[in-house]
Amino acid sequence: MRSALLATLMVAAATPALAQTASPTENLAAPVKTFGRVSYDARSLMIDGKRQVIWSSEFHPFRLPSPDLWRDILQKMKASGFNTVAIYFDWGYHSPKQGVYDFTGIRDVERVLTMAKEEGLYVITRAGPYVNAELSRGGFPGWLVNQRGKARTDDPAYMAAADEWLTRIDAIIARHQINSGGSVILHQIENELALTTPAQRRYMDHLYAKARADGITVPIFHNDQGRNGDWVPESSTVAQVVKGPNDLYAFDGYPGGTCTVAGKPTRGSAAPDWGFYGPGGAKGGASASPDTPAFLAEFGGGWFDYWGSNGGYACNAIQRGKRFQRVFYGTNLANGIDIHSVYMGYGGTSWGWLPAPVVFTSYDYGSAISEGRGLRDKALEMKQLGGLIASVPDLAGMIAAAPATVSSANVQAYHNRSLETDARFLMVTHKPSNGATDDAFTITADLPDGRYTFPQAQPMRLTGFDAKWLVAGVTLLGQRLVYSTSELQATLPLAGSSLMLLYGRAGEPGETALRYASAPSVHILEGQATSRFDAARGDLILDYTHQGRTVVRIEGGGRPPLTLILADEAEAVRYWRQGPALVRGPALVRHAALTRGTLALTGDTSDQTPIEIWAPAGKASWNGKPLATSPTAIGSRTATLPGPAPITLPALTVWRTADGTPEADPRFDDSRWQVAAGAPYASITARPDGQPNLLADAYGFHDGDILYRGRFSGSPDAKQIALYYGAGGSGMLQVWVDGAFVGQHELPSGLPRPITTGLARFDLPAAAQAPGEHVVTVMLRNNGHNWDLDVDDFHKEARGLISASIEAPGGRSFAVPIAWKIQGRTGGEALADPARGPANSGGQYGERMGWHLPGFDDRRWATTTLPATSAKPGTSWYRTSFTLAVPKGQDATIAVAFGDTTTPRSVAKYRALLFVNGWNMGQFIAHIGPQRVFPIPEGILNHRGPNSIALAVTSDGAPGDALEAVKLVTLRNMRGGIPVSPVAAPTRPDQLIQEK
Ligand code: IPT
Repeated sequence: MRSALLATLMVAAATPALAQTASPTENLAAPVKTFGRVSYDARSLMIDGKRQVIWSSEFHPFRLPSPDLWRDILQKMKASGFNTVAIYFDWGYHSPKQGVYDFTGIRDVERVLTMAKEEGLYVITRAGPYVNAELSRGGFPGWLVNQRGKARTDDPAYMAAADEWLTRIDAIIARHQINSGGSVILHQIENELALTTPAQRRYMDHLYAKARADGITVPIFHNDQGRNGDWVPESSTVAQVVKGPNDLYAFDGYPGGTCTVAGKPTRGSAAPDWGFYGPGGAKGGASASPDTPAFLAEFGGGWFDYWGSNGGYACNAIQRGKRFQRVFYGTNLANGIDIHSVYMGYGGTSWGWLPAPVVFTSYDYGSAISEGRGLRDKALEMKQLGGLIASVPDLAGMIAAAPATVSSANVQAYHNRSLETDARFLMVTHKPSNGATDDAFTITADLPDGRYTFPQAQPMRLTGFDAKWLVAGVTLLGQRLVYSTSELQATLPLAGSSLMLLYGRAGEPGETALRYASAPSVHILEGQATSRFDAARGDLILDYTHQGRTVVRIEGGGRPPLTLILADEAEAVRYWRQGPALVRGPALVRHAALTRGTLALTGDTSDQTPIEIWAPAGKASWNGKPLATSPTAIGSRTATLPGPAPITLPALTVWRTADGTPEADPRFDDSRWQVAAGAPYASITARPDGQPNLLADAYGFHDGDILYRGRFSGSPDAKQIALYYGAGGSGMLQVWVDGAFVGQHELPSGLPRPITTGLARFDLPAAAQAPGEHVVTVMLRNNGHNWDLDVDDFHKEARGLISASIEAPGGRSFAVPIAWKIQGRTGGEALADPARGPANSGGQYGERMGWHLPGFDDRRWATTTLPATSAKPGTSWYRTSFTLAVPKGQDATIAVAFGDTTTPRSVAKYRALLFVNGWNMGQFIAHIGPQRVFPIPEGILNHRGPNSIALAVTSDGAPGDALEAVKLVTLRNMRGGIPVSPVAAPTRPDQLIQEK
């Protein structure tokens, strides 16, 4: 069922039919509902009474454990044209133990809300209690696994637990609402609650009331798993919906096809009409909730990747990349969905034990900002699309206009209009929108300035999978844009001559018509364009080819002077519209602000770069240094910016190594370990009668590796041991008897529902048949708890040993009791390292001893080099240290890479936990893959000083199953960036809190 569900969400065609409504327009009679500064009617959200397209993308601060860099991401989102960021909060990230919460350091989520406000972004908060998000337990804390009451229901114990979290997170969010001086505009309770029983309704009512009681004053919504009509506001007049207490209805969707197993993009489906052009009739939200604006709380802007894939992120970035964004997000906007959030804007890293079994460490997601914090091409395209939205406020709350006619049957034009200004949005794409033919066409439409068939000179083109977002009949900068077949990226009001930046595909013709009282004078300052004045209509018509850039100045005609920059795409993506300026050249412009006659610019360069500036001031500075600019003939000023110096990375030549599984030795002292028996059993996994409860969670070990030691009496019949266990996707266990390695067993990898439990059966060594006490040692790697997407307590599936039996020949069960003890991370729920938090550590011996910490004294360990030539069964530790000297004023992303990075998998079978300066930055599984390169954010990595790497390498000890070469690689090197402080955490073992 789960796999079917996922498959359903991936295809547009599976949209369930909603009530047919007659008219493809909005419910114009819907009343305005007001929540302080935020209000809405059926057409759009309003802030301070002004309609706004809420153009958002998602960011998870917990997937970037270096808080200073949160600002880097927010600035990049803003620069990429988003006006809003959507943020999930991970309950489990903050709560290692019931009643214990931490919002400091990397968990200081208050900072991200403050930063978002400072960076000029609105925020959509998504506080759970359940978030999914490919997180272990979908964001539930480890301790909740031990609660018998069913999660995400009105079970009182569960709701009390959720309230613990909500009281705390709501208090933080409440302080940052737009109604209390912050920028939070919308708030989500629950996520994809697809079970809709009366008990769920009581739960939803509780969550709503709780948020309100906690001071949440902005509109509240739930995110429906597809456009199903679940939990729509009470006001809905549609019969086939499930109603809830929520103010807004929102849904999610991930249409557009997937990459092949080989990692190649597919053609994908056409963009669904999930709004007023759709089969449901009125707009997406409105088809279920006619009184509220259409709201996509998540629209797939990438997809996650799984253990054992061939490496899907590069492909996801293309499949849902450039062109996809124009076609799909454009179709959404054309359908009236003007609260729109892309999942993810920046995916980041599921470091430590954050990942659910469905994913590995990297959560790059193929998003616009890569895991290494680089802007992909798709981010630059987003800048263009967001630039249009920012330039034309009339786009908010549009309704369908009279259909436009397109001269080619292969092409369609969505045609919308503003009720306030009559401005038009024409979204031109193929018919169906996944068509990829090359077509020439004209559009005929009744525009506000008259009936036009345009372009009037050469036809427009639509070449391959693409869409064009056109505006017409819009007043901007005191000008009247009648229509343009070029797309508008930016406008800049200037005293001398205001600017409009328009662009199109290289080599394609463009035509722009502007309205004047009388013929204006036209000066071609750069490039080529022709113009004619249609005196009858008062239209100045410019024709040109999008090629490099053409600059045209228009004066007179009864309007203020205007400079048009007509660019091809490659040229246009070099422009940044920030503050009072338009800037061409740098790889990123973060900020532009006018202070005392100087335009202070900050940003990044990837090379020495010319910079060109249009701004109200003559003087400018770049990253704090004055710029020597010279004026140009076209009203701009130019200068040259330096690029970054190359970074030299040290080779990791000297390593120290030690054995890390002393628990295998029968003489190992486990006297302080917990006895594994008697704890209450809350798992959904059935277990055989008569077995003690061996599950790790029952003993307070919710994440990471678990060690078991069992004692049994030898017997001539003791031929085999059968271990039934749960360990998540690609989880595993290793077994020793009396110190001798017996073998290992791995769970398979794969989407969409990895097999997360399994049965391992091993032959026992002959020694086990001898009378007397024998010791069996099990090391079990728990690769995360399942999510609870379907409200079936799937997160309570067993982790750890479920049952263990000594068997007679032939697997005949045979009653030899095993007395078990269990050990996990130091302190269990009482964290030894609260700064790094619950996701950082497990129960490996080396973790318990602090071998992963930079200040551990490893001088007594043997020195070695890599690649290792042999391996021992069990876990061996490798440590090295190195110094980085990234030049000051440079921002880089440095990664740790294992083995041959040209292939997703090694022949060698082993896995490694990667600790950088004590932080568990992920798991490399050589023979499963696909991730070999682990980006380490600055702050975790010290870019200007000493660093340490510790690897816990687990192997079966077979020849060749040994650690491959490990090296540092630079993924990105820019001049610029923002200041990053090291993240404070214990550096020495004696700083860890020891068990009492
Ligand atoms: C849906 C969730 O809301 C979100 O948390 C995340 O899991 C995302 O989409 C997928 O990455 S889940 C749904 C697509 C099954």
